[in-house]
Amino acid sequence: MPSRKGCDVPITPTAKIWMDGELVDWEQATVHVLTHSLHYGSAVFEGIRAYATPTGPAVFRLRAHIDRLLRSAHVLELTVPYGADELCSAVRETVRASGIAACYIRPLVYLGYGEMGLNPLPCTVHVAIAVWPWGAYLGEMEGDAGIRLKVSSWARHDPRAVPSAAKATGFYINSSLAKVEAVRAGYDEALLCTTDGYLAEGTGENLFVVRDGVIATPPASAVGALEGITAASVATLAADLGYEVREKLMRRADLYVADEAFLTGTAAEVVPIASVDDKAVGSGRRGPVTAAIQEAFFGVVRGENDRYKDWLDHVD
Ligand code: PPE
Repeated sequence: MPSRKGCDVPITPTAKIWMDGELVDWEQATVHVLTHSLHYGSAVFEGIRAYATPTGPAVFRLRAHIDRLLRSAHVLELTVPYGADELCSAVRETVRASGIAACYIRPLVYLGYGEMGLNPLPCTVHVAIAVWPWGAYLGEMEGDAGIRLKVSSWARHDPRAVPSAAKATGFYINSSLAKVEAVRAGYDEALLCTTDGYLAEGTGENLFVVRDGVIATPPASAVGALEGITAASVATLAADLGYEVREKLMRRADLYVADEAFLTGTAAEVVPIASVDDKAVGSGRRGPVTAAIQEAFFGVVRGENDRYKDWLDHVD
């Protein structure tokens, strides 16, 4: 069986999960089987990481993630009973309670038990925040190795069918279908294209393509990709390093002839792409631009770059 990297490691429980304002024991953080969001995918969520820094655990771009969570909720008309400041404090509190130096953070806004049917408006809105240690999402990469990517036979869901700017749980069936197809065929990750055949994004990552020293990424709203916070951070760091970064509609063949390509995401971080559809990207190893961006990114999240200390929210 091909490995299901990222999914083949069971969750390691931590002490507490924040649920509607209370820290509850991990095992007690349960919902009723008739919870609305379980049936209709009517929840919105975030993925955030906290990193170990010399001055203690720090959450990377916490406010940006909470703002996106609230925007997702707004798009789906979920009335979140907490404000951004309260949610940021709740995240810090949950990380603190876990006592771990680095973790993945999963805030979830969901519709609860009590109403059924496709109209979500009468439902009660709940918030949960869980944290757990999550290692290299696409597998540990040795040296200059990169992932094997497959262009999916599934199209990225059309932004006219769902508001793809919202990070809604139900939308992820699209990503899961592509992921299963790719891992069953022996690849690490899938890349979804729009129904018109433009490169959109990975199942949980944004895409960057490097050619002749210029870094290109698909325009998120046009291709129905999520506006990645890691992608925005990486674009800023790449510009600092002197690279030109531009948004560009690209086709499958643009990946085949790229010098380098990489994926970005909170869970995935910055990951080099070694090949696409079994064709080597550039040298088939991590290239110099990707390496420079990885170094800059990991320097920032580990608190080694004062210029971006505003991107880190210390929990203590
Ligand atoms: N596109 C998609 C579809 C996506 O889910 C993510 C994050 C991104 C791009 C990158 O966005 P950002 O994290 O803001 O840089 N995917 C989250 C869920 C992964 C999962 O397996 O669950 C994540 O990385 O937390």
